[in-house]
Amino acid sequence: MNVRYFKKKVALSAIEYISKNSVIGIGSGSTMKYFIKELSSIRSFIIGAVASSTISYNYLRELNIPIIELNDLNSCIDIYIDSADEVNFHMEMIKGGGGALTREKIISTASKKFLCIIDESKFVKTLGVSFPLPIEVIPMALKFVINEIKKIGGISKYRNHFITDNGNCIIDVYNLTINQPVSLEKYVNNIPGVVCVGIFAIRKANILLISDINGVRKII
Ligand code: ABF
Repeated sequence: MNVRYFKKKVALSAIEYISKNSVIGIGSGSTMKYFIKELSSIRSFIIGAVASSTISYNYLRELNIPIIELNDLNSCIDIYIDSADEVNFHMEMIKGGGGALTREKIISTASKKFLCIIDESKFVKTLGVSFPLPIEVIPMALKFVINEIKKIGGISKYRNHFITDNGNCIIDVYNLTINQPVSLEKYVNNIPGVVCVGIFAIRKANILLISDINGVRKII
């Protein structure tokens, strides 16, 4: 059994959270790829899906799952489903390893519920210790943002050869122990030039599914 096995397992178990005639927010990444595949088997059951990245959008389209643009919706998305890079006991998360954090934050915030699906390796005591914090930055502000991050002890690494779906760049920040995710999320989001920080604490998950050798367990 490897990580892929656990990702698939938790992704398949998320299907039971989909209600008839609902609008689903769709995250990004390899766990979500398993979920999207499974969702295609019940595509006639849902109204449609809102994608958080070009990659997810293309995969939804390939599998003929109806796609809805956020701007065309008159109500909230019923449920947002996505994985994360790290999740703590309070269901606060680091996301953005795949670079789609800004749209993920928009769509998850526009959703009534956030169901987060992870394998056990991502469930941590403290955010930011093992996984660097991704931040989407407007290119001309890169140096300024890196310097501002340095003032709070963060060591930034520019993500080479990567442009987000919004035409921006990403820095991955090391050396942060995130003990107060909500205040750090607000602080970093307020640095001019930052488009979005990968801390999801203001919009944290409502339900967490964790897959390990004993099966899939739920935390609410
Ligand atoms: C997205 O996919 C991200 O926010 C997170 O970075 C990543 C997790 O990817 P995977 O499922 O491939 O581990 O949800």
